[in-house]
Amino acid sequence: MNCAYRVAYSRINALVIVGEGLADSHFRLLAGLLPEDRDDLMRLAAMEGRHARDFAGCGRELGIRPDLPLAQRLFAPLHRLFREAVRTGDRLSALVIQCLIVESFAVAAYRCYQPVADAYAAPILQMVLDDEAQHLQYGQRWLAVRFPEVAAPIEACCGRAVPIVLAMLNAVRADLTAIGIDPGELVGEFVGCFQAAIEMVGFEPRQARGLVARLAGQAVAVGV
Ligand code: PL3
Ligand code: FE2
Ligand code: FE2
Repeated sequence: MNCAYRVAYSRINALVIVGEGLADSHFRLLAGLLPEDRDDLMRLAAMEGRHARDFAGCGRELGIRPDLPLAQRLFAPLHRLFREAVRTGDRLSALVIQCLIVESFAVAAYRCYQPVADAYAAPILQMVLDDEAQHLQYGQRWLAVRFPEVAAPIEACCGRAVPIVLAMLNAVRADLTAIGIDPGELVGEFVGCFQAAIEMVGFEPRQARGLVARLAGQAVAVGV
């Protein structure tokens, strides 16, 4: 394993560990906002804690130390947006950010990593992908029973959060390439997964495509 690979892996591995750790804390905060679903949400939080530990193990297995401060910096804007939603009691935005956006990001990333994963990481990825599908489903169900009243606030929240995710991906483009992931393919996978998620919530395929195209367009316009 060459040095460029190790540096890139230490950044991507950190992003995954920090993302999973934040997902753990986000589901705990959601449990506070949605006491009727508290047990389910605490169970999802525990799954995320497990993911963080398992991915930390993947880095250790390769003898690589994750660059956690960088990952914390990259996740800060999204985490701030989530905390703001919690602070104002905005359950819808908190759910959209974690269950639709962050989880689509995770599914896209793990799917793209699967073909290049080492033998230690491969079974972990498969198990984690199955769990992330449940996290997406939880958010989709909550929002679907409240559709169409939730359509406009979902669009507003996505307008703020999706460009942040695309900017994060852009910030690690070179590292993704170095570990064998095509950044363009990852963006495509994210868009596909996110679009499918909002269709499950109740948006027409044409509306979903339009929303995603608008957000991706904005991201291009600001140089993401
Ligand atoms: C939700 O369960 C967790 C959220 C984690 C998001 C991780 C995003 C990682 C971005 C790019 C990493 C690609 C490679 C993955 C390698 C294991
Ligand atoms: Fe996870
Ligand atoms: Fe998750």
